[in-house]
Amino acid sequence: MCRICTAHCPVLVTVADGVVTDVKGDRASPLFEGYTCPKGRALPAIHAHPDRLLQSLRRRSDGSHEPIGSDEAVAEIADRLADIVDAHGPDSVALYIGSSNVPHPTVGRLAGALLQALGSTNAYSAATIDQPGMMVADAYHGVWLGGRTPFDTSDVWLFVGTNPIISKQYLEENPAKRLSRAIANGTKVIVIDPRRTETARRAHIHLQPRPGEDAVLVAGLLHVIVREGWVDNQFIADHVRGVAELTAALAPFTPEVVATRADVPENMLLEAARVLGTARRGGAGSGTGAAMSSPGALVPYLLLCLMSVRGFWAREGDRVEKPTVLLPPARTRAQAFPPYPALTGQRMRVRGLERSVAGLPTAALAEEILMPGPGQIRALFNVGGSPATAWPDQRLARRALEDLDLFVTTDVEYSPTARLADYVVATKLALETPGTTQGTEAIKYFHFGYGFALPYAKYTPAIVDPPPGADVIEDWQLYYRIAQRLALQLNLVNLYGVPGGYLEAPTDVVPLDMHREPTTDELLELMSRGSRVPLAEVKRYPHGHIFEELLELQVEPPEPGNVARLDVANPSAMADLEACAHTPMVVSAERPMLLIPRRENRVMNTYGRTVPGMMGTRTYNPAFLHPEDLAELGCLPGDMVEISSEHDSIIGVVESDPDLRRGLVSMSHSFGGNPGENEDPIVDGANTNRLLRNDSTYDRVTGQPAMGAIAVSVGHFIAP
Ligand SMILES: Nc1nc2c(c(=O)[nH]1)N[C@H]1C(S)=C(S)[C@@H](COP(=O)(O)OP(=O)(O)OC[C@H]3O[C@@H](n4cnc5c(=O)[nH]c(N)nc54)[C@H](O)[C@@H]3O)O[C@H]1N2
Ligand SMILES: Nc1nc2c(c(=O)[nH]1)N[C@H]1C(S)=C(S)[C@@H](COP(=O)(O)OP(=O)(O)OC[C@H]3O[C@@H](n4cnc5c(=O)[nH]c(N)nc54)[C@H](O)[C@@H]3O)O[C@H]1N2
Ligand code: SF4
Ligand SMILES: [Mo]
Repeated sequence: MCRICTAHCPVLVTVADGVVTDVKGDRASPLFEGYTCPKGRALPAIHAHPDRLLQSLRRRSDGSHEPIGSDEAVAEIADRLADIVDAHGPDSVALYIGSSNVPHPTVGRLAGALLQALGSTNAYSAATIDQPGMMVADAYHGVWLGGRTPFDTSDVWLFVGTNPIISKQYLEENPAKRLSRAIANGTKVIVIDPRRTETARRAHIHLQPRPGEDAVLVAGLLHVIVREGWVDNQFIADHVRGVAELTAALAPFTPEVVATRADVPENMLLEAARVLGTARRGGAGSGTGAAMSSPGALVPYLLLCLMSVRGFWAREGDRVEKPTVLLPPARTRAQAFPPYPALTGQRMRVRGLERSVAGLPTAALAEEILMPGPGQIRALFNVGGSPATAWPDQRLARRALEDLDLFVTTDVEYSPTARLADYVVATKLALETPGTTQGTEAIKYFHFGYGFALPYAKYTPAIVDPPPGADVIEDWQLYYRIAQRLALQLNLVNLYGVPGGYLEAPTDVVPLDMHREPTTDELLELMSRGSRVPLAEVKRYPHGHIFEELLELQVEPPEPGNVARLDVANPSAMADLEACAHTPMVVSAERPMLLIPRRENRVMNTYGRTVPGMMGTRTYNPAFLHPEDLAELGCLPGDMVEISSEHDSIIGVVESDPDLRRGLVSMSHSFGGNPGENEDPIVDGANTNRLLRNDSTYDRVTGQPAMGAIAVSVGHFIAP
């Protein structure tokens, strides 16, 4: 499997003399129909990368790195860690889990187990700089234990600020084909996106609003739906509370007001509401576009409200959507699980923030590292993430990472993050390690847009060995071996913790043998204990398999006496909605443009930019502008511009994008190098995180700062 992203496309790999020479989609595999994207097809180039990290590195006092054996690195890291824990206590140790934990399903569990064994609670992840509002929205609203109806058989589906064809979020497998097929079968797709994306182009309705007005738009859709009586009264009577309060809160969001504020045609807004309001089965989901410009739970919460007033949830006797395969069986019942607290009570030291159901706010981690006093974080393990480029406020991130007493990362290249680390432990590429589809299945509990459409699973053995002479370990081995050296017992949990604890599935905790190091296969086996389909059964199908019998699973009747209700009038969300009625997105004459995010098909966030050929001939992230905006600025495609926020500026290379709304700069994140490094805008690109701040506009619950709809000015760059 390609495991660069959660799709885990099955591939056929040609190996000659131990070298990966070709990778193509596996047509014998069900579900994907041979699909791969350019990243997967670049796997041979990834393996042949001349700058692949084949040895671990230790930082010298002048900041440069020298090679170090992996055993020696582990020993030194463990000893320094022990000293830090002795001096400052276990909570001075933190870990940050980023998106390259996806190719290595074992690493998150082992790193988490080490943290737990040390006695620290400071686990951070990329989830709180992604779409954490979705988890908070579940807490506010409660969870329908019957699940959703499948995308492919829905009458309508609303996508807000997400572009599945590129990102695979919502449509993991062969997204363009799946989308086209659903549309051909009658699904009406509605897309809200300021750009006419690959997904929007296929939509029944595309609303192209001002960025940052998604909550207003969804409130407008709900306003019309409720006003027209397009609600499911029986479902509401049985399972929902708060409709009257919601209706009152929606009063200001008339179609006229909303159309003007979001700058979309009123008739299209009304048509979208009609399609959503009259469909029998439907779904709605938001993505990073919405989450970055409207941090917080409001957009995903209003979408849950829409699901509930329309009664779109799966009912008793419906087929279970996305049943677990390599995870323990979970009960699927036609009943509500009541709302639960969004905050956990674990306080941070900075800005009064707390751990929410989405985790500790990563956007406050740099401050936690830099703020002196008891509880200061002194050691950080980066688990497959890129703090140096992906965290908002890149300069602050750099200062924090350099302030640590111990900063350890694993990597497959000398990435911007690696360049700042005390130790860089060189690790294996995914094709050099066994893996399963379990991780992709599990993410659905945190973001329902992930997981396979059908009960599909696959196991893959390691396909190739690391190149001769390489001293690389598996990511998880770092954490296991540190624990071993520190004589700590690690315990493995067979299921990710699910926020709110609504999942009726058994978890079990297995102590690892700390004397004899397990193999990755043994770990995968342990992680699949109690799974609905045993891993051994999955292994019988080298091309992957759809376990058809699980398609028979039906949503069960509710437990007798269950009185739980879904809440469509959560007080915090209603207060946010009211505030939103009075705070239109405004631009100033000084910074008249809005910077918005987009994903690039050829890279995975930070990863892939340096692999020769992976991105083709363009290796930077263009600043896309509408052609008329370019003309007004007197710019031609390829010109360099200075893009300035209130906070900082970057040099971008402009490109024309007629699919964009006017007044916007659309740019991918996590390009460029570290601040202070010699960056070439036309080679490395520019990092939009340098323009952001963590502590000016941010969500009080998740700590996520505004990462989209950032007011910027754009001016011709004159080289000094
Ligand atoms: N401005 C702005 N910022 C954003 C976003 C945005 O839209 N705009 N998006 C946010 C989101 S949604 C996310 S998820 C985060 C993503 O950010 P992170 O999850 O923090 O990390 P990535 O950028 O994915 O970087 C992954 C790192 O892993 C390394 N790597 C690649 N393969 C392997 C491997 O097999 N093993 C190991 N050990 N390392 C490997 C790569 O070299 C790279 O350094 O960024 C967030 N930041
Ligand atoms: N190829 C590729 N795939 C990836 C990744 C990658 O880097 N590359 N990253 C992975 C990760 S970590 C994640 S979290 C997912 C994210 O998956 P998605 O959320 O689908 O991410 P994008 O493809 O960037 O789509 C976001 C869309 O939001 C739009 N947008 C921007 N601002 C606004 C706004 O204010 N309102 C609205 N309504 N729309 C807006 C953008 O134009 C863009 O089309 O993708 C994953 N898949
Ligand atoms: S990166 Fe591309 S080929 Fe690899 S799993 Fe994701 S979609 Fe599939
Ligand atoms: Mo993400």
